Amino acid sequence: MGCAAVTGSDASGRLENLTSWDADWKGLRVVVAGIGLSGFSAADTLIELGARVVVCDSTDSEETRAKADTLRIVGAVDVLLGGGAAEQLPEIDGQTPELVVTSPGWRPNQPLLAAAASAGIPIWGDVELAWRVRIREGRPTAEWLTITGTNGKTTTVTLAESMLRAAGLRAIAAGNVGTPLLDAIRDPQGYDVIAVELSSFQLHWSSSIAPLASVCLNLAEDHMDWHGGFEGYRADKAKVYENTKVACVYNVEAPATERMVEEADVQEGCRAIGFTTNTPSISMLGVVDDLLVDRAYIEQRRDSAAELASVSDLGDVVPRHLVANALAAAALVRAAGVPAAAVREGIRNYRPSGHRIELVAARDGVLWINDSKATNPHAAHASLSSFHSVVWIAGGLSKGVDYTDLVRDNASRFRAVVLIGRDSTDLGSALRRHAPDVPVIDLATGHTGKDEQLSQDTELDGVQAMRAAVTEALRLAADGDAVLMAPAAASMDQFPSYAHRGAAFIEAVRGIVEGQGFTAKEL
Ligand code: UMA
Repeated sequence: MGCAAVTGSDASGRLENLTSWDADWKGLRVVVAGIGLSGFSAADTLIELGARVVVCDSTDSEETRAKADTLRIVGAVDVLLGGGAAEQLPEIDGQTPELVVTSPGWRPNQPLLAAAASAGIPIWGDVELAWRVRIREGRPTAEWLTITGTNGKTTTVTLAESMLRAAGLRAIAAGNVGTPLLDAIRDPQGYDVIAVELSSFQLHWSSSIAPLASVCLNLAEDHMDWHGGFEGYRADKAKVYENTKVACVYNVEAPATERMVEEADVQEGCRAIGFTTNTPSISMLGVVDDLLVDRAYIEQRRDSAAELASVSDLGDVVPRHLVANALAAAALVRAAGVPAAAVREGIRNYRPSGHRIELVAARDGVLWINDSKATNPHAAHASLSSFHSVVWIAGGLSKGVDYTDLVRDNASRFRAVVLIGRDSTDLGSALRRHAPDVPVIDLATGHTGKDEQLSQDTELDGVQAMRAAVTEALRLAADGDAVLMAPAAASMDQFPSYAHRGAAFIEAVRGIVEGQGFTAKEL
């Protein structure tokens, strides 16, 4: 199997007609980029559809080899693993591929994708493929409610799923939240509605999705390196509103999202619905006293509002952003006809996922909080602003964002900062500039803000680094402080995922702060 000749391929006519499960996918030459969650699901689907599939992944490990073996059992497929596999576009049976289906994590300038683009070969994401095959035997399998935003996506998608189920609908949260969309689409029993979490990466590779209702929850810097800057990131997020059928939901407190709705090309009759944590105007959902209310989906909206739920239905301590997420979810599901009572029941049934402002321990007047899910400055700011005096554990893969505002706005809260991550120099230099009096310990360099040397190894792995960070935080924290692990950065430089990073923090706090020790396996 050689490298595909970089000559234009004109498969676009054929691809245009591939808009249902029953279309002619037989023999279509497709390269699938990645054998992770979404790549595996895409390859599996395409094999079932009868396409001629080659899968490429730069990781040659026990796990990727096992997945390759599983695909080979399913049908005819070639799987190329290892460093070189993702470096060039392979030929398929001596011919140029007609389509590339990429995993979301692959950057557009990655060599295989760049070669496909310059050869004029269309590139879809697994979400675009899922949209196209969702019609089967003439019927759409499910309506989609699409959710993006810099923060709050997973909470909102999970709340929406809970509200839909409370209304008696068969519903699932899928997409970036973890279940690949193609798995949801191929579920044998099918769904009435899918609450679809979409990352900016997934939106980048999508073009024909027409959701029932859509929302961009908020917009702040994230994934700058992947999108080549803020404008590219914003443009991809804005795609969530394209072709929406019933309701484009925007955040009244984030005007950038309303502008996206104004610019979107939507279907005839689609409405703009706002949500706000203040009193709502007409065509909005909002808060009056302690109540979540709807002034958008009721007939008498000019002069009244319908009660959906109480703020206290969300829990004992309810941060403002959780209220906003619940209102956004309600605005989406109301577009799908969910009654007010099911919104309340859905909120009451909702259980937050872990690693989001999670209290791990309270000892000697110090709260130990895990917010590993805070992978960008916007999310870290939301959690820092809940506390007065903080020992902040932060750092990791920065994704090219700017830390200036985050550090400047929170400088007065920091008792001290402990930096994890292989290279947190961006954050370190923002701290030097905008919080010069705050003691900073950078575990990657082994330096303190006062130029003292730490004794530990400079090449700490994730779990060890977290234990070192918790040890330092224990030394620095005083009665009344919160030790907050809200890193404002992705985890992948030291951990497989933010969940592993959160688990490492919990383990370290239990072992070091609460004195429960570590098990033999952990040591
Ligand atoms: N790979 C290469 N070359 C590359 C990049 C990746 O070969 O240049 C290979 C890796 O070796 C790996 C595979 O591609 O085997 C991974 O692909 P991927 O990174 O796209 O990850 P998936 O396992 O397919 O998971 C993806 C989403 N991951 C990302 O967007 C990075 C998951 O979101 C999502 O849950 C899943 O699809 C199902 O839809 C995770 C995420 O971190 C939670 N999302 C980001 C976020 O929320 O901030 C966007």
